[in-house]
Amino acid sequence: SDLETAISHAVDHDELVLRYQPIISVRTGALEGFEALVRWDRPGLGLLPPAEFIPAAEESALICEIDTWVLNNATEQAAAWISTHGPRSLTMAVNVSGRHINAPRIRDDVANALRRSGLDPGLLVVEVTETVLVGDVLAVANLWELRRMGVSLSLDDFGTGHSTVAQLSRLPLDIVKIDRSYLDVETTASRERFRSMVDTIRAFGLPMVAEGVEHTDQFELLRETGVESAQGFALGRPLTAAEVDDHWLSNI
Ligand code: G
Ligand code: G
Ligand code: MN
Ligand code: NA
Repeated sequence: SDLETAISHAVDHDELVLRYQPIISVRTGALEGFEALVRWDRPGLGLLPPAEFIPAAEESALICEIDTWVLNNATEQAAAWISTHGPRSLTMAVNVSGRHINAPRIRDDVANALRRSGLDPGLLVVEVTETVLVGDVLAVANLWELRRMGVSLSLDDFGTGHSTVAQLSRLPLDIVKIDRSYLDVETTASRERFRSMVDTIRAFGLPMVAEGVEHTDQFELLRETGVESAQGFALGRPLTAAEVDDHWLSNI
């Protein structure tokens, strides 16, 4: 399609850009790391959000090109921040599409990004969504291989897909990201739902990131339930690398 041709051109001509959203320790408020979020700086059209081009890219192997571009640039940025700001462990989380996790090349793409950047593999977090992993043998084998390489694996948007709890024991996971739809503090029932989600994940021994923290009362629920980490507009919006330097890394 025309859109696919344009996306392919965008990857080759550096029209993609990254924003970095902070992930914060609930207990200490300290910065733990960032999630890299891609945008397309399309000439004449401004900054397009992923919803306007990722679905089209997922129709073909183009998504692997985008994800690889993101892996290379995000790991390079993380390594640069760590070397500039001293001996500090900042994690960098990257979203990898199900199609890419299902492709044999994912192993080389991640290995190359680590080699080029020199980033400690344990500081790279690969985020995958649960729906794409259901019943797929190669995808699961690829996750185990990434884990063997020392990469951390995070289950994204948890609670929105199918057979959610079964996935927690079947996949090699290091982190679970609770979908922002669960962080509803409006009613007793919705708070109870969040608490029971946290208890379920904790029973598998997995640390959690709560997504979509927009208000301080949501942060209070995270403290109460002992969720380890948090992400959301109230804690930090997705920022350019220069803004991260100014607002998050200037005084550490
Ligand atoms: O930044 P924003 O909230 O608009 O992101 C919307 C969606 O796009 C999220 O589900 C996110 O996981 C996805 N996304 C963002 N960056 C990437 C990327 O580099 N690769 C893939 N595959 N998805 C991404
Ligand atoms: O699906 P994934 O979790 O990768 O998507 C992350 C997306 O969530 C990003 O596009 C980011 O812009 C968005 N996001 C991050 N924090 C918040 C928030 O507090 N509220 C809402 N509504 N969206 C958020
Ligand atoms: Mn994500
Ligand atoms: Na998510």
